[in-house]
Amino acid sequence: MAGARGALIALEGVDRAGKSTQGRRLVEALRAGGHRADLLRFPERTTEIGRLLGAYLAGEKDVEDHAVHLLFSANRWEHVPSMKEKLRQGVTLVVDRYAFSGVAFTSAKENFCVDWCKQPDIGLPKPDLILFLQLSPEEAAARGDFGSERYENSLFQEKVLKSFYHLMKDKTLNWKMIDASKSIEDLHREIKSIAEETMLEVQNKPLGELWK
Ligand code: T5A
Ligand code: NA
Repeated sequence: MAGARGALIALEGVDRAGKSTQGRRLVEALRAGGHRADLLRFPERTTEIGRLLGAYLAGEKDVEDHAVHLLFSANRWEHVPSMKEKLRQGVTLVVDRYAFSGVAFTSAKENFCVDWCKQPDIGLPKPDLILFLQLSPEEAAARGDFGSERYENSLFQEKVLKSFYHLMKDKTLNWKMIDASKSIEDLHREIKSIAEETMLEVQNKPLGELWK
């Protein structure tokens, strides 16, 4: 339909919940169904800022905690012009992690409050839907590879989860809780159906601004 915009759909959740797997599957399925859809991941590690963040996460580089928080946010802002343009053209964007990961991870550190953490991301394109993939720490750890990157320890992950729950209290945002312990296929079907519903609902509504 001419003039219809794409939806902005964020995938959030604890580490290993299946965000990247589901993001890829969703975009493939939407395209197969004749929709225009693109996948984005944050951090987007291919830009200069993104390469720095990649080295930070791999433990190859240390960056001061406030500074790195601002860099994660800057890495989202540097993609905003192209995101807005695509949405306007009718492309649905699926984002694998967004500002909510940004706030949840930094505010889990000592001496960071949620309010400070939110500031740099205020005004980003507001997701029309945030799918939160829920998985117990035990199930997440059983999915392998856990513990190789910065932040991948269970105590820190518990704090991250608490921060996510705090952010979910914001009823101006459309959070949908998803039980990520299901099979990849069952999860995919559930996510695809919620995504398609949202795409229809928002196609003639203006894109919002996050936390404004
Ligand atoms: N970060 C990020 C910040 O501190 N600030 C920020 O602003 C942002 C954006 C980036 C790190 O950066 C931090 C948060 C993170 O610590 P990343 O690159 O997103 O992290 O992390 P990855 O390590 O790539 O991904 P995750 O650990 O989050 O995993 P996913 O994407 O949730 O899970 P996925 O799909 O890769 O699957 C993990 C494994 O489980 C299997 C998969 O095959 C895979 O082996 N799996 C399933 N197994 C059984 N049942 C299912 N339903 C399964 N789904 C997937
Ligand atoms: Na991922």
